[in-house]
Amino acid sequence: MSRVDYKAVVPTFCNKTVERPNKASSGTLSGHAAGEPFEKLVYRSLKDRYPDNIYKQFEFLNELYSRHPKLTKIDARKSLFNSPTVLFLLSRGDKATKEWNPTNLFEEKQDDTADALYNKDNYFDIIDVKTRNIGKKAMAPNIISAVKLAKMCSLMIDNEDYENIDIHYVEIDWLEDGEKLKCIESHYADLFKASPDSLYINWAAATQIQFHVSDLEQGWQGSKSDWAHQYIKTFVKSAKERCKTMLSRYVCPYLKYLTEQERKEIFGEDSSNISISVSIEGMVGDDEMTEDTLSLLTHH
Ligand SMILES: [Ca+2]
Repeated sequence: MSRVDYKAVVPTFCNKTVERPNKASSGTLSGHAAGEPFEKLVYRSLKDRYPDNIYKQFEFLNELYSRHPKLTKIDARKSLFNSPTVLFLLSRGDKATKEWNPTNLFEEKQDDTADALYNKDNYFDIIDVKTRNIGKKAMAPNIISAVKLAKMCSLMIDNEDYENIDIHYVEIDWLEDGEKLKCIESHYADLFKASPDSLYINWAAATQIQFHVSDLEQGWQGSKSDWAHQYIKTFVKSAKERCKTMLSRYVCPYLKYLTEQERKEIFGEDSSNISISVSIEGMVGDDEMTEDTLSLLTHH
Protein backbone atom coordinates (compact mmCIF):
# COMPACT_ATOMS: atom_id res chain seq x y z
CA MET A 1 0.00 0.00 0.00
CA SER A 2 1.54 3.26 -1.07
CA ARG A 3 1.93 6.02 1.47
CA VAL A 4 1.63 8.71 -1.17
CA ASP A 5 -1.97 9.64 -1.80
CA TYR A 6 -1.81 9.61 -5.60
CA LYS A 7 -5.57 9.67 -5.89
CA ALA A 8 -5.58 13.07 -4.20
CA VAL A 9 -2.37 14.53 -5.67
CA VAL A 10 -2.38 13.52 -9.32
CA PRO A 11 -5.68 15.19 -10.37
CA THR A 12 -4.34 18.53 -9.07
CA PHE A 13 -1.90 18.67 -12.00
CA CYS A 14 -4.75 19.09 -14.49
CA ASN A 15 -4.94 22.55 -16.06
CA LYS A 16 -1.63 23.57 -14.47
CA THR A 17 0.69 25.40 -16.83
CA VAL A 18 4.47 25.60 -16.95
CA GLU A 19 6.72 28.00 -18.83
CA ARG A 20 7.63 26.77 -22.25
CA PRO A 21 11.37 25.96 -22.11
CA ASN A 22 11.92 27.65 -25.49
CA LYS A 23 10.06 30.37 -27.38
CA ALA A 24 7.19 29.15 -29.54
CA SER A 25 8.83 30.98 -32.46
CA SER A 26 12.10 29.07 -32.09
CA GLY A 27 10.53 25.90 -33.38
CA THR A 28 9.88 22.40 -32.14
CA LEU A 29 10.17 21.48 -28.55
CA SER A 30 11.96 18.26 -27.79
CA GLY A 31 10.08 15.81 -25.60
CA HIS A 32 12.87 15.86 -23.05
CA ALA A 33 12.99 19.66 -22.76
CA ALA A 34 9.21 19.82 -22.36
CA GLY A 35 9.23 17.10 -19.75
CA GLU A 36 11.53 18.87 -17.34
CA PRO A 37 9.24 21.68 -16.14
CA PHE A 38 6.46 19.17 -15.55
CA GLU A 39 8.81 16.86 -13.65
CA LYS A 40 9.64 19.85 -11.46
CA LEU A 41 5.94 20.62 -11.00
CA VAL A 42 5.21 17.09 -9.83
CA TYR A 43 8.21 17.09 -7.53
CA ARG A 44 7.24 20.46 -5.98
CA SER A 45 3.63 19.40 -5.39
CA LEU A 46 4.73 16.20 -3.70
CA LYS A 47 7.35 18.07 -1.66
CA ASP A 48 4.69 20.57 -0.51
CA ARG A 49 2.46 17.75 0.62
CA TYR A 50 5.16 15.58 2.19
CA PRO A 51 7.96 18.03 3.03
CA ASP A 52 9.86 15.60 5.27
CA ASN A 53 9.59 12.59 3.02
CA ILE A 54 10.05 13.68 -0.57
CA TYR A 55 13.52 13.82 -2.08
CA LYS A 56 15.25 13.90 -5.38
CA GLN A 57 17.22 10.68 -5.68
CA PHE A 58 20.57 12.48 -5.59
CA GLU A 59 19.43 14.62 -2.64
CA PHE A 60 18.54 11.53 -0.69
CA LEU A 61 21.96 10.00 -1.31
CA ASN A 62 23.72 13.27 -0.44
CA GLU A 63 21.80 13.49 2.83
CA LEU A 64 22.30 9.85 3.70
CA TYR A 65 26.08 9.96 3.22
CA SER A 66 26.35 13.41 4.84
CA ARG A 67 24.70 12.11 8.00
CA HIS A 68 27.47 9.53 8.34
CA PRO A 69 30.63 11.43 7.47
CA LYS A 70 32.87 8.84 9.12
CA LEU A 71 31.73 6.12 6.74
CA THR A 72 33.95 6.67 3.75
CA LYS A 73 34.49 3.16 2.40
CA ILE A 74 32.13 1.90 -0.30
CA ASP A 75 30.94 -1.08 1.73
CA ALA A 76 30.28 1.11 4.74
CA ARG A 77 28.25 3.51 2.64
CA LYS A 78 26.36 0.60 1.08
CA SER A 79 25.59 -0.75 4.55
CA LEU A 80 23.52 2.38 5.21
CA PHE A 81 20.81 0.84 3.07
CA ASN A 82 18.71 -1.63 4.99
CA SER A 83 17.44 -3.19 1.82
CA PRO A 84 19.69 -4.67 -0.88
CA THR A 85 16.88 -3.97 -3.34
CA VAL A 86 16.80 -0.28 -2.46
CA LEU A 87 20.60 -0.19 -2.59
CA PHE A 88 20.49 -1.65 -6.09
CA LEU A 89 17.79 0.72 -7.34
CA LEU A 90 19.01 3.96 -5.80
CA SER A 91 22.75 3.92 -5.27
CA ARG A 92 25.24 5.28 -7.76
CA GLY A 93 28.09 3.19 -9.16
CA ASP A 94 31.04 2.11 -6.99
CA LYS A 95 33.36 4.74 -8.43
CA ALA A 96 30.95 7.61 -7.82
CA THR A 97 30.10 6.29 -4.34
CA LYS A 98 33.80 6.09 -3.46
CA GLU A 99 34.49 9.57 -4.78
CA TRP A 100 31.56 11.11 -2.94
CA ASN A 101 32.46 13.59 -0.21
CA PRO A 102 30.79 16.68 1.23
CA THR A 103 32.54 18.86 -1.33
CA ASN A 104 31.87 16.45 -4.18
CA LEU A 105 28.12 15.89 -3.92
CA PHE A 106 25.99 13.92 -6.35
CA GLU A 107 24.05 15.89 -8.92
CA GLU A 108 20.93 14.97 -10.84
CA LYS A 109 21.57 12.26 -13.43
CA GLN A 110 19.52 11.50 -16.50
CA ASP A 111 19.36 7.77 -15.82
CA ASP A 112 18.46 7.98 -12.14
CA THR A 113 15.61 5.58 -11.40
CA ALA A 114 13.45 8.14 -9.58
CA ASP A 115 12.34 11.67 -10.44
CA ALA A 116 11.08 11.89 -6.89
CA LEU A 117 11.54 9.60 -3.97
CA TYR A 118 9.23 9.17 -1.00
CA ASN A 119 11.10 7.84 2.01
CA LYS A 120 9.91 7.09 5.50
CA ASP A 121 12.03 4.87 7.73
CA ASN A 122 12.93 1.90 5.55
CA TYR A 123 10.13 2.43 3.06
CA PHE A 124 10.80 3.88 -0.40
CA ASP A 125 8.41 4.82 -3.15
CA ILE A 126 10.18 5.49 -6.44
CA ILE A 127 8.23 8.00 -8.50
CA ASP A 128 8.97 8.43 -12.18
CA VAL A 129 7.22 11.16 -14.15
CA LYS A 130 6.43 10.57 -17.81
CA THR A 131 5.33 13.49 -19.93
CA ARG A 132 3.46 13.23 -23.17
CA ASN A 133 2.60 15.81 -25.82
CA ILE A 134 -0.90 14.66 -26.70
CA GLY A 135 -0.88 16.89 -29.76
CA LYS A 136 1.36 14.28 -31.32
CA LYS A 137 0.95 10.59 -31.72
CA ALA A 138 3.83 8.94 -29.95
CA MET A 139 5.03 5.45 -29.27
CA ALA A 140 4.94 4.20 -25.71
CA PRO A 141 7.98 5.60 -23.92
CA ASN A 142 10.83 3.73 -22.30
CA ILE A 143 9.86 3.11 -18.71
CA ILE A 144 12.59 1.07 -17.10
CA SER A 145 15.16 -1.50 -18.14
CA ALA A 146 13.63 -4.98 -18.15
CA VAL A 147 17.02 -6.31 -17.02
CA LYS A 148 17.11 -3.91 -14.07
CA LEU A 149 13.63 -5.08 -13.08
CA ALA A 150 14.64 -8.74 -13.33
CA LYS A 151 17.63 -8.03 -11.09
CA MET A 152 15.37 -6.13 -8.68
CA CYS A 153 12.94 -9.08 -8.52
CA SER A 154 15.78 -11.54 -7.88
CA LEU A 155 17.02 -9.36 -5.00
CA MET A 156 13.51 -9.15 -3.58
CA ILE A 157 13.19 -12.93 -3.68
CA ASP A 158 16.71 -13.65 -2.36
CA ASN A 159 16.23 -11.27 0.58
CA GLU A 160 12.49 -11.69 1.09
CA ASP A 161 12.46 -7.95 0.66
CA TYR A 162 8.98 -6.99 -0.50
CA GLU A 163 7.74 -4.33 1.87
CA ASN A 164 10.40 -1.67 1.40
CA ILE A 165 9.75 -0.78 -2.21
CA ASP A 166 6.99 0.67 -4.33
CA ILE A 167 7.32 2.03 -7.84
CA HIS A 168 4.79 4.48 -9.24
CA TYR A 169 4.52 6.29 -12.54
CA VAL A 170 2.85 9.64 -13.09
CA GLU A 171 1.87 10.67 -16.61
CA ILE A 172 1.36 14.29 -17.53
CA ASP A 173 -0.44 14.81 -20.86
CA TRP A 174 0.23 18.31 -22.12
CA LEU A 175 -0.46 20.63 -25.02
CA GLU A 176 1.23 23.82 -26.18
CA ASP A 177 -0.68 26.86 -25.02
CA GLY A 178 0.98 30.01 -26.37
CA GLU A 179 4.16 30.59 -24.40
CA LYS A 180 3.09 27.96 -21.89
CA LEU A 181 2.58 24.24 -21.78
CA LYS A 182 -0.64 23.10 -20.23
CA CYS A 183 -1.39 19.82 -18.49
CA ILE A 184 -4.60 18.46 -20.02
CA GLU A 185 -4.80 15.14 -18.22
CA SER A 186 -2.81 13.40 -15.51
CA HIS A 187 -2.62 9.73 -14.65
CA TYR A 188 -0.77 7.45 -12.28
CA ALA A 189 -0.09 3.75 -12.07
CA ASP A 190 1.44 1.29 -9.64
CA LEU A 191 3.98 -1.00 -11.29
CA PHE A 192 3.21 -3.82 -8.84
CA LYS A 193 -0.47 -3.67 -9.74
CA ALA A 194 0.24 -4.35 -13.41
CA SER A 195 0.20 -8.04 -14.30
CA PRO A 196 3.81 -8.86 -15.21
CA ASP A 197 2.68 -10.74 -18.34
CA SER A 198 1.08 -7.54 -19.62
CA LEU A 199 4.43 -5.69 -19.66
CA TYR A 200 5.98 -5.25 -23.09
CA ILE A 201 9.75 -5.67 -23.27
CA ASN A 202 11.31 -4.04 -26.31
CA TRP A 203 14.58 -5.93 -26.76
CA ALA A 204 15.53 -3.80 -29.74
CA ALA A 205 15.17 -0.61 -27.69
CA ALA A 206 17.89 -1.31 -25.12
CA THR A 207 15.67 -3.93 -23.47
CA GLN A 208 13.28 -1.31 -22.18
CA ILE A 209 9.82 -1.94 -20.84
CA GLN A 210 7.53 0.40 -22.72
CA PHE A 211 4.03 1.61 -21.93
CA HIS A 212 1.89 4.69 -21.63
CA VAL A 213 1.12 5.06 -17.93
CA SER A 214 -2.53 5.77 -18.75
CA ASP A 215 -2.77 2.42 -20.57
CA LEU A 216 -1.07 0.33 -17.90
CA GLU A 217 -3.23 -2.57 -16.82
CA GLN A 218 -3.78 -2.49 -13.02
CA GLY A 219 -5.48 -5.79 -12.35
CA TRP A 220 -2.78 -7.74 -10.50
CA GLN A 221 -4.27 -9.22 -7.34
CA GLY A 222 -1.33 -11.25 -6.07
CA SER A 223 1.27 -10.34 -3.51
CA LYS A 224 4.53 -8.59 -4.37
CA SER A 225 6.38 -11.86 -3.94
CA ASP A 226 4.05 -13.43 -6.53
CA TRP A 227 4.69 -10.42 -8.73
CA ALA A 228 8.47 -10.78 -8.51
CA HIS A 229 8.24 -14.46 -9.41
CA GLN A 230 5.80 -13.86 -12.26
CA TYR A 231 7.92 -11.03 -13.65
CA ILE A 232 11.01 -13.24 -13.77
CA LYS A 233 8.98 -15.89 -15.59
CA THR A 234 7.75 -13.27 -18.07
CA PHE A 235 11.28 -11.97 -18.55
CA VAL A 236 12.79 -15.39 -19.20
CA LYS A 237 9.97 -16.31 -21.60
CA SER A 238 10.45 -13.07 -23.48
CA ALA A 239 14.23 -13.60 -23.60
CA LYS A 240 13.64 -17.05 -25.07
CA GLU A 241 11.44 -15.55 -27.78
CA ARG A 242 14.16 -13.00 -28.44
CA CYS A 243 16.72 -15.80 -28.90
CA LYS A 244 14.43 -17.49 -31.39
CA THR A 245 14.04 -14.23 -33.29
CA MET A 246 17.78 -13.65 -33.27
CA LEU A 247 18.35 -17.13 -34.70
CA SER A 248 15.74 -16.99 -37.42
CA ARG A 249 16.41 -13.40 -38.42
CA TYR A 250 20.13 -12.99 -37.94
CA VAL A 251 21.63 -16.46 -38.08
CA CYS A 252 19.55 -18.61 -40.37
CA PRO A 253 19.54 -16.42 -43.51
CA TYR A 254 23.33 -16.15 -43.45
CA LEU A 255 24.37 -19.69 -42.63
CA LYS A 256 24.49 -20.65 -46.31
CA TYR A 257 27.26 -18.11 -46.91
CA LEU A 258 29.52 -19.85 -44.42
CA THR A 259 31.66 -22.83 -45.31
CA GLU A 260 31.17 -26.07 -43.42
CA GLN A 261 34.46 -25.30 -41.64
CA GLU A 262 33.26 -21.86 -40.57
CA ARG A 263 29.97 -23.22 -39.32
CA LYS A 264 31.92 -25.75 -37.26
CA GLU A 265 34.14 -22.99 -35.95
CA ILE A 266 31.10 -21.09 -34.72
CA PHE A 267 28.69 -23.82 -33.71
CA GLY A 268 31.00 -26.73 -32.92
CA GLU A 269 31.71 -30.02 -34.66
CA ASP A 270 28.14 -30.98 -35.30
CA SER A 271 25.82 -28.45 -37.01
CA SER A 272 23.10 -29.62 -34.64
CA ASN A 273 25.13 -27.75 -32.02
CA ILE A 274 23.29 -24.64 -33.15
CA SER A 275 20.58 -25.82 -30.81
CA ILE A 276 23.11 -26.56 -28.08
CA SER A 277 24.53 -23.05 -28.24
CA VAL A 278 21.06 -21.81 -27.54
CA SER A 279 20.45 -24.39 -24.84
CA ILE A 280 23.32 -22.93 -22.85
CA GLU A 281 21.13 -19.90 -22.32
CA GLY A 282 18.87 -22.09 -20.23
CA MET A 283 16.60 -23.73 -22.74
CA VAL A 284 17.50 -27.35 -22.20
CA GLY A 285 14.66 -29.73 -22.78
CA ASP A 286 12.50 -27.36 -24.76
CA ASP A 287 10.59 -29.35 -27.37
CA GLU A 288 9.67 -26.32 -29.41
CA MET A 289 13.33 -25.45 -29.72
CA THR A 290 14.06 -28.73 -31.48
CA GLU A 291 11.57 -27.76 -34.18
CA ASP A 292 13.15 -24.35 -34.57
CA THR A 293 16.54 -25.90 -34.89
CA LEU A 294 15.32 -28.22 -37.61
CA SER A 295 13.84 -25.37 -39.58
CA LEU A 296 17.10 -23.44 -39.26
CA LEU A 297 19.11 -26.32 -40.58
CA THR A 298 16.94 -26.94 -43.63
CA HIS A 299 17.93 -23.53 -44.98
CA HIS A 300 21.36 -24.65 -46.07
CA1 LIG B 1 11.02 10.68 -15.82
